[in-house]
Amino acid sequence: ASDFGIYDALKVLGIKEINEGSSTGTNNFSSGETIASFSPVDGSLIAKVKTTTKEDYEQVMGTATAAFKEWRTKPAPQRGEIVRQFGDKLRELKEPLGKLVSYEMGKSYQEGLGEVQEMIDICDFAVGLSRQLHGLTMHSERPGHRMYEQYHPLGVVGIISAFNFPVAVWAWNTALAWICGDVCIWKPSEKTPLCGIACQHIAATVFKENNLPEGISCLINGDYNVGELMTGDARIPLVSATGSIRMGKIVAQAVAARLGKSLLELGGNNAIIVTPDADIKMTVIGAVFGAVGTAGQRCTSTRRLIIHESMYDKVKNAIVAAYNQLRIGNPLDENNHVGPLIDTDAVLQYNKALQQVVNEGGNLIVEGGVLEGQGYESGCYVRPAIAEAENHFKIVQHETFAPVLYLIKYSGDVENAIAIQNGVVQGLSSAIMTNNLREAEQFLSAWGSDCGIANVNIGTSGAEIGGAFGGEKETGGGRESGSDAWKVYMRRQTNTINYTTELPLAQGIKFDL
Ligand code: UN1
Repeated sequence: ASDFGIYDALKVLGIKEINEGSSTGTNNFSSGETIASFSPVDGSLIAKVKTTTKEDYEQVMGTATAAFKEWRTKPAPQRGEIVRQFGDKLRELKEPLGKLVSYEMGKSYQEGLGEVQEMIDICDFAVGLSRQLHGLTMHSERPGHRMYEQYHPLGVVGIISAFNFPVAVWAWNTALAWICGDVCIWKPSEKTPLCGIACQHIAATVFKENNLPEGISCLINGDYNVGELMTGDARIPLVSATGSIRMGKIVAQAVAARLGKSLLELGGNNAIIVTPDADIKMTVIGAVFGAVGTAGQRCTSTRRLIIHESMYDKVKNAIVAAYNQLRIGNPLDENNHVGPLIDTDAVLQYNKALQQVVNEGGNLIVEGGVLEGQGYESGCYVRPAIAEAENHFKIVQHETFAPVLYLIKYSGDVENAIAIQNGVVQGLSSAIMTNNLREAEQFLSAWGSDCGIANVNIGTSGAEIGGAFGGEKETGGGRESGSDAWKVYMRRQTNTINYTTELPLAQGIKFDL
């Protein structure tokens, strides 16, 4: 069988049998126990990584702090130039890195490439932004006074990312943080540590070529215990965390306890509303890609289809027919649509969800199941499933990180569909399929979707980097990536300058000496 060039890719990216943590050999601190990275694609051991101990962490923090002192003095456009070079390196390495993402995480090679493209896009965005870190000027109420605001670098930013987007989410954070003058310490998911090592190598090369300290980018490895070193550390003014709601609550409380800032991008329970005016063909493409893309392991994956009763059977039949066409298998083989889940524990959660939806009175119309036999040796391949369900079911309220799609019927006006769509604790992504302007605008109005992302005639997943990415309610409220998300990576300072020989007080207060 073909190895799809994965071994060459690993070599190019500097992935060895045992990778020692923080990377180039010049800045290598990890000395703890090793964790093994197994590929869900074929179950084989890819490499081992040493974890970061508390002592290692102190050393990492030392280099990060020292690097920050140097980096913050560089003009922002010069920092942008470094990010430009980093983006160029990613262009060169797009194929091997996309392959590693696909092999270590299990998403299709096309999606692996897409993820690296998101990294390149955010670098381009950050380069432009490096000349646009604008503050406002205000008119002072006092004569001969000037008032304005400026944005300064924040310091050492902690990044905790999830396995499902093992490289792009780091890049959204780090590319912005870097141009803002911050340095970053990244803890990638312990399920995809090699993606972290590969990215660290690429960043380190760019810093080295520019005689800059590698500490501008730092990597720590391990599970939540290692993450806790950052959440409790007052030397880290901002912790950006992407992952489960459960993890986010722990991170938020630890960071808030020391009055630090956190940027949270947590679970979704994303729905597409299909109204009587929906284009069926577009609905099927959007819904199927949304539900089975990345094997249902995007935070933006489509979990619920809320379909008008007049369209219900038509949409259901079209989607079931599309599911019958799906090819499940090695994600590096471009003939396949759906790859494996991240690990066998995820398969367990998938099985539990299917069991629970039936227990709660749901009806499995595409049964799903775990695949066995040749090509499925890792035990991580499952068939995407569809259940008819009701929104109040506990399992429907819960985000299962697997390809399980719930069909929910609504009747009457679009308001009823919006109420169902909003009737969950999560608030990340949402979509409506309609050619009816009134329905579309109601969905986007103040009494419409309560999510951070609301799309018309587009599915719930696959957002572009130019917009702010994140959501409300238990999704955590943070915004990463585009728009003005950069502001959270800087500290704002208001400056008032008096160029007279008097000292008038604000609010007209008299204080004569
Ligand atoms: C995630 O799943 O954490 O919008 C990020 C999307 C991708 C990013 C998903 N651009 O689906």
